[in-house]
Amino acid sequence: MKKFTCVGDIGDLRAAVAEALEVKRDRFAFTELGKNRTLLMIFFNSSLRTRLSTQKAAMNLGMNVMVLDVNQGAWKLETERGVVMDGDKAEHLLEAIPVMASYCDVIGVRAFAQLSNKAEDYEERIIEQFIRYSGRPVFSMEAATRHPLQSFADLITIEEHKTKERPKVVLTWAPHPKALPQAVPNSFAEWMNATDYEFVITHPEGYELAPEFVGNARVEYDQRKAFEGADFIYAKNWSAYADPNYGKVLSTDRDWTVDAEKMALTNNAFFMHCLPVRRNMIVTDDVIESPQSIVIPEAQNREISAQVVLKRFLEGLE
Ligand code: AN0
Ligand code: CP
Repeated sequence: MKKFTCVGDIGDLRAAVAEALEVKRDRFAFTELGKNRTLLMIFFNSSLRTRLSTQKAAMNLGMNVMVLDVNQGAWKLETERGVVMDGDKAEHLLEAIPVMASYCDVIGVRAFAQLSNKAEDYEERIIEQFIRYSGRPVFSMEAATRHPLQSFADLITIEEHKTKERPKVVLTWAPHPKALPQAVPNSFAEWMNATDYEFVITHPEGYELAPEFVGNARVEYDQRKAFEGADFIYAKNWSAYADPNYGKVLSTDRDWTVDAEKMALTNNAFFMHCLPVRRNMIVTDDVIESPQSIVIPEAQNREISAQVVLKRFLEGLE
C-alpha cells in the first residue's frame, strides 16, 4: 500500500477487518516492524482522537513519531502555485513537502475542506501535493472530502457489534451551529456502500451529498421513517454540498437532533458518532449516555484502523 485516502486503497474489506481484529488481539506483536522508522503527522486543523490514536498506533509498531501543527509554531504555508507571496505566508508547500519528507518514512496529513470553493476542495489539492511531491507513503488523517481512518474504525466497530449478517445502517444528518465539511459522511457512505449492509441516508432537503458518495444508498427525507428497524444510527452534521449553497449552514433545526423518542423507532439500534460531538444539538445526553451508545469503543478503534494502515505501509517499505 502506497497511499491511504479512500476505501479503494485498503483492498478487500473482509481481509482488512480480519487484520484489524488480529492487531487488536495483540497490538504489540509487530514492534520490530517500525524500528528506526519515523512517522510525521502534519496537522492543518485541530484534532484530539486522530492525533493520539495515530501516534499510539505508530508506537505500538515501534515507530518514532513527529507531529507538526502547521498553524502553531511553523511558518504559515502557501498551498497554491503561482501566488505572489507578499502576504502572511512565509513558505511554500512545494519546498516544505520535500524537506519534511526527508526527515521521515511515512506521512499523515490532516487538511480539512475550506468550504469556500467546491472544485478546489473536491480536487483534494493539499493531500494530492503530498502524494505527488513527498516520495513517501501518505495517509489521510481527514482530508477535504474523506476521513478514511474514521470510516475504517466505524466498519470495525459495526462488525464487532452487529447481531445479524446484513444490518440496517442509517446515516443521519443532525444540527450543528457551525459549517462542517462533508468528509465524514462522504467517507462513511463510501465505506458502507462497499459492504453488503442495508444502507440509508437521511437529511433535510438541501443537504444532498455528492452523488459519487451516495452511490446506491437509499435517501430518505423523513428521519423517523429512516430510523424504523435500524440496527445502527450514525449521526453527523455536514454543511450543504449542492450549489449555490456549498459550505453553508441551511438549518439548525433541533427537530433533527437524535433523541430517545426517535431511537425507540429503531431495532434497539446502537448509536455512533465520530466525535467531537455537541450534546443536545447532534444527540441528547440520555442517548449518548445510554448502553446502546458505542461512541467510546468506536473512538478506541481509531488506534486499530491506524495501526493496520501503518503496518501495511511499513511492510511495503524497502
Ligand atoms: C470535524 C468535521 O466535521 O469534519 C472533524 C470530525 C472528525 N468536526 C468538527 O470540526 C467539529
Ligand atoms: N474523530 C476524529 O477524527 O476526531 P479528532 O478530530 O479529534 O481527531
